[in-house]
Amino acid sequence: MLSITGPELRLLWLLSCTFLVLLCRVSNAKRDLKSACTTCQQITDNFNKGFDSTAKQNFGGGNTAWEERKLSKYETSEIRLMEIVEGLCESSSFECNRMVEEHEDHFETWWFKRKTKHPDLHKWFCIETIKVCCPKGTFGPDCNACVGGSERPCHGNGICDGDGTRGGNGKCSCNHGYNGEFCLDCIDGFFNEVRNDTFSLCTECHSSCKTCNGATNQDCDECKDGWEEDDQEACVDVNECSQDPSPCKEDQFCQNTEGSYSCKACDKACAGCTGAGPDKCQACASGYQDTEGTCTDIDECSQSEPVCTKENQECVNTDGLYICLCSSGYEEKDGECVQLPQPEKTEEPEAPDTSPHGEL
Ligand SMILES: [Ca+2]
Repeated sequence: MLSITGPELRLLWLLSCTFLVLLCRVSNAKRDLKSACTTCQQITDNFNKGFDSTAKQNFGGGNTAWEERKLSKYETSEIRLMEIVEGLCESSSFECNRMVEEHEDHFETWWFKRKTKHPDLHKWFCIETIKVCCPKGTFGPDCNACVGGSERPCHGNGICDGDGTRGGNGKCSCNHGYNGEFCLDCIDGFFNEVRNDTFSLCTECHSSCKTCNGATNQDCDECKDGWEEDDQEACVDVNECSQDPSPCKEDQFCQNTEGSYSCKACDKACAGCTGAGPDKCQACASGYQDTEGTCTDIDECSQSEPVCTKENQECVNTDGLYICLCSSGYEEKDGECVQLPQPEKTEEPEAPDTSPHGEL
């Protein structure tokens, strides 16, 4: 690579740019073919709407006998056509306005000469004249039949790529549950309730089956994970919670569900548990004691043997624990509770033994 000289590099650069531009053009062109048909469809839809909404109008002055004779009737007039054509596109839609401008003559031709013989404007204009669309069930430049045939593309179980446009490749994107080039096969978890060469109905298996040939849990070919075959060859839920060892951690309890299980945290008063709450403990966690089957906090501060033994220290009980704090008016210094400096004696200092709690 390092030996490539300036001119060679430039050539390489040009070649790769040309290639990229071509690649972009090809994929854009394919997309353009589909969107051109969508635009044309909108135009002809709007034409039909405009045709309906102008149906009750006339020239506005009331048709006198003279007008009737001299002018063609409003119904088939150039003025009515112009009114309809004006409403074909949103002003912001570049592609629509360009298409109408480019083919304005065709609208006149159809309006004055073809309308009676070819009343379907979409068919005459989009499909047969400017050739941006194809008849339903066909696709591509030559309007070939979609996979599965133009009558029921994808056998009614999917969408044909480019259906009704001059773009696309005619291949099927199958609806949920269906599979295969022709959308006649079923995906795993679905089975063919009806199936022949041209028709297929896929129905969802029972939730216990990975694959099946019918709708119940006895029709499974293979059970899904979390399910197992019983002696009647039906797929039934595995009770993971009865397994030894338990699939959950020591501080969790197990809950069995259909097709699965879950692990949930034990109450913090428990050391191991069989369910939620402090009454489902296997043993009590440290700091808790068994009170008639429920693990409750031990009040260390009210035990006969004091736990906070230093002078001027108070015991504060907390859930599962206790703390030793210096009494009001004292602070901790080098592990001892010493009296706070009292700069001004404006009040009688609170005696520590009358204060029920230390300041937290
Ligand atoms: Ca289970």
